[in-house]
Amino acid sequence: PFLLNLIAHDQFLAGDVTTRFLDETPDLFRFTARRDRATKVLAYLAEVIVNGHPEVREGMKGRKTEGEITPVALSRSHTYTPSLPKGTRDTFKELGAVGFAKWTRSQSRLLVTDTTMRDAHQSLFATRMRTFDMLAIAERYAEHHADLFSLEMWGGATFDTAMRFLKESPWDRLAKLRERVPNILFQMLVRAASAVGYTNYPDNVVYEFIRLSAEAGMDIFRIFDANNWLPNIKLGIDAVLKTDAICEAAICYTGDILDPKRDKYTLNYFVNLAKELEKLGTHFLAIKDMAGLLKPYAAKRLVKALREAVGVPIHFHTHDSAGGQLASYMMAAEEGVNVVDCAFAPMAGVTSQPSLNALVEATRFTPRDTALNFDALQETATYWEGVRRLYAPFETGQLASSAEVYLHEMPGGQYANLYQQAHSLGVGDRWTEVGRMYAEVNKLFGDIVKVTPTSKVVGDMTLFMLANNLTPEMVLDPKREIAFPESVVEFFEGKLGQPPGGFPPELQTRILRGRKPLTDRPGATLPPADLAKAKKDLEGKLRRPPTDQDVISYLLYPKVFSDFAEHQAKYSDLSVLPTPAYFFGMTKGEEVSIEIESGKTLIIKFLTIGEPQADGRRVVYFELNGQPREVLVTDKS
Ligand code: BTN
Ligand code: 3PY
Ligand code: ZN
Repeated sequence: PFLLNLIAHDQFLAGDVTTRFLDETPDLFRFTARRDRATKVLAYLAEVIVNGHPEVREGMKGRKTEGEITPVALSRSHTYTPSLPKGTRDTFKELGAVGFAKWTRSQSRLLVTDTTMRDAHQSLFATRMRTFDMLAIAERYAEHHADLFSLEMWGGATFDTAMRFLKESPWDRLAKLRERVPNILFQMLVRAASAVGYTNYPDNVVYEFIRLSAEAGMDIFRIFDANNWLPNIKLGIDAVLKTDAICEAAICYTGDILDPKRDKYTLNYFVNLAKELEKLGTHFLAIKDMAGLLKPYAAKRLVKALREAVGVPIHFHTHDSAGGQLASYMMAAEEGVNVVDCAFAPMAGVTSQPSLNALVEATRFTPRDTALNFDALQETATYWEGVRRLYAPFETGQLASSAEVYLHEMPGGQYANLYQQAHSLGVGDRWTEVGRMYAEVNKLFGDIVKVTPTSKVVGDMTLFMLANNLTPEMVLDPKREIAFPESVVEFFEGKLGQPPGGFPPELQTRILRGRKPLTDRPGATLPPADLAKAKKDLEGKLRRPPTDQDVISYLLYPKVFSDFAEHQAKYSDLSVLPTPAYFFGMTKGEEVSIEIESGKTLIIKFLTIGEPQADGRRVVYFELNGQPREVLVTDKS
């Protein structure tokens, strides 16, 4: 292979070879690495062309043709712009977290977070947005949207989905976005003791994860606990306060404070919780309305009460599932809310956040005018419209908002994911029933706060009951033997902490079959993870020395991370592939240009596929930078 490289090397081909050529051309070795990467990328494309992407189900709407995709005129390689406008991150760097919180409260503008790169795609198409599509627009944000409050672009479900489905590194996404957007605050969602996972982890895993995230450039950590349980939230707050980053602890809103018949989640309940969070030292308070249940007049009451009860800035997050949530933002703005979460219009609405473009115009020429530029926002909206089309196969097909959310109370961020899960379990065609059953399960569980991971427990139980044709009565029937889903058992064991008001005792006893549940904070008894041992384990698995980021990814997701690392060793970093090629392969005669590193581009043309050979393998014919290349792939059909 070395000789082949030599023969193919431009300088060699040009006949410009001296005896010292090898010594003076370290490029030759980089060239080998590049050639190796090209081979891996071709192997991946050939695999997808022949067998399809495992995440793209049979019957999903076909790939989009190139004509339908909004072209991106921007280069993907990073070019340093010396004079970026001053943004919130610059202000934060000057003032520190406490000073920045004061600054926030001194602003009469309504400040706006853009969630397009995190919650919006989590809520609309199951968190499938790839780094590629974020990087293409990142520099435009730094240049034209420095007046946004923050970009939520990490955390929540993005962490595992990146590795699990997109085969790309979440850390790499953070680093590359950070490099291109140095002036706007980055924000992430952390599930307190569950970090970015679905179960509580040992304390040192949570501390280490937050430390590394801050080190990698994360500025604001929105910390919530799925039971609104203080001992767990405190852990998250403490971990953030150990860094220089901004802590934004959240109250998760559920129920309806205006409904006199619902007495569990009252105005007082939320106000008291907020006061506790302020006492624990949070710099900001978030109202996390994960399902979009905080209706306009309830928002007005809640924000007014919170504004009187706490001194920290208030950041309001909602989902537009029922369709009326822009009104809640307006009501909250009148009561002095400081920041609201929106997504660019083409990525907004329904289970996602309210439209950023609409919110900005709704405040124009009022005391809370966001002062964001109309034209700049419209242009970026056009880009996101093109991106959304690429992910049509991962959407639920829900065309309009629905007040049904007031019955099932399903978080927007869970919706598209549960929809995918329902399909893979064969109950996808009973989606309306899923919503109704979800509400039944919530009642059965004692009306809990439903947000990751408790919402996943409710979702698992819902699908389990539907798949096994179980009713709530059957679940409670002591004569019936039921093998409850693992996540349900863990929840009732107290492994996710304690829900407000405790567990319904009858169901808990039945599920635990007499075993004693935890009542303490799970992290208090979980043995600390052995970081050094994990690092050693990884040394054997990876073909490179593990970084601290690898170690924490592995501790959070042992199997997902290992599979991802193996996939990456086999096929290289696939985040450089354009999205249609990544999910759908290529069509005959199609050519893609792939920038594998800054300034290094592969031009790949897919020619054709040969007939299956006796051993089931087929030859896939490509042209790589004009040279013929063949890849053998086993046809699994
Ligand atoms: C209005 O629309 O003028 C009423 C709301 C104003 C809220 C202000 S903005 C500056 C100050 N800091 C806060 O947190 N609230 C008030
Ligand atoms: C998550 O934890 O992923 C959420 O989006 C919760 O709302
Ligand atoms: Zn959300």
